[in-house]
Amino acid sequence: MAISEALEKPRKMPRTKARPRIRKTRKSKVKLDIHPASSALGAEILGIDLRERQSPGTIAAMRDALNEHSLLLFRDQDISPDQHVAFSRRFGKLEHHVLAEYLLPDHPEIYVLSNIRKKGKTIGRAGVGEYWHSDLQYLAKPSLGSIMHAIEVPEVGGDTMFANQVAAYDALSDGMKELLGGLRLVNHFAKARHYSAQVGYARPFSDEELKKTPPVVHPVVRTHPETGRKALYVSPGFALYFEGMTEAESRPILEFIYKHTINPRFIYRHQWRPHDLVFWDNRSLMHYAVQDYDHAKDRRHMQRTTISGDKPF
Ligand SMILES: O=C(O)CCC(=O)C(=O)O
Repeated sequence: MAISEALEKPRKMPRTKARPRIRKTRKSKVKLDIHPASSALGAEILGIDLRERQSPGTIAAMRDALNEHSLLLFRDQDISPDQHVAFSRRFGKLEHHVLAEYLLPDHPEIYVLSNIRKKGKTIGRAGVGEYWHSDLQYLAKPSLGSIMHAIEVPEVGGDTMFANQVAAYDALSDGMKELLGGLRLVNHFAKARHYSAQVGYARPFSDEELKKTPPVVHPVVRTHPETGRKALYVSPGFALYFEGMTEAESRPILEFIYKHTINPRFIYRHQWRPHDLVFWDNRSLMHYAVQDYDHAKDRRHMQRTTISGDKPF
């Protein structure tokens, strides 16, 4: 469906029942060497070699740390695609991205973001993600988290920004929390095309890809299934309008949310180094890939796994 068609009138979306279930797990006894990365979010974990299989206790401690900090950084992890996939699988089932041409041959769990050219085309998807979003929010069951391995990065530029949406929710007035708590948002993958086209690298999505990603409705305020904390769940990259409202009625509220959610107080900006591995929680963060480097000169090559998640409630 064309975006313009989707924007015309408020359509009733089919409701499927979400299972509001918070899975509070027992805290792991394993102590990690954790160093907060900013006051907004994120923590660096020292003393871990991800080429090795981690014990169940260490994985549980990483899960606890992710729930607390929303983003984990592991430096100097020169891991293979097999090791990347094996580590990611410890946190859940892995997605195969809908844009199949960007999946690593023999490793369909790895989505390649790269501006490196071979035989006249880039070996991954280039110049994308320059809009605030939470991964796979355009699916009925969006992602729990993403794990990105930086293989080559520009000397300067190509950072990724992350915004803490639990903090953004907490900073709202009670009146606004009540208003937004009652709203549901229609999300569509096709909207992101608009941003990608601005960057000039992305090709249009095919009919087949769009067929796999029809508009979906999610609550504007979602509850984290492990911590029980509430977060705003509105990605400008995918948001169309509120269920039961017109686009014109939705716009002023959306504009308020877009501005509020990216207050600098909520943001951590990650400057990548080669072989950084960053694990972020898509249930509590949005991110934005800054395209401020020269795609003709500065090589940037990243590989990402995406962990499947639950239906938001
Ligand atoms: O390239 C990056 O830093 C992030 C790209 C992005 O937006 C994504 O993987 O969802």
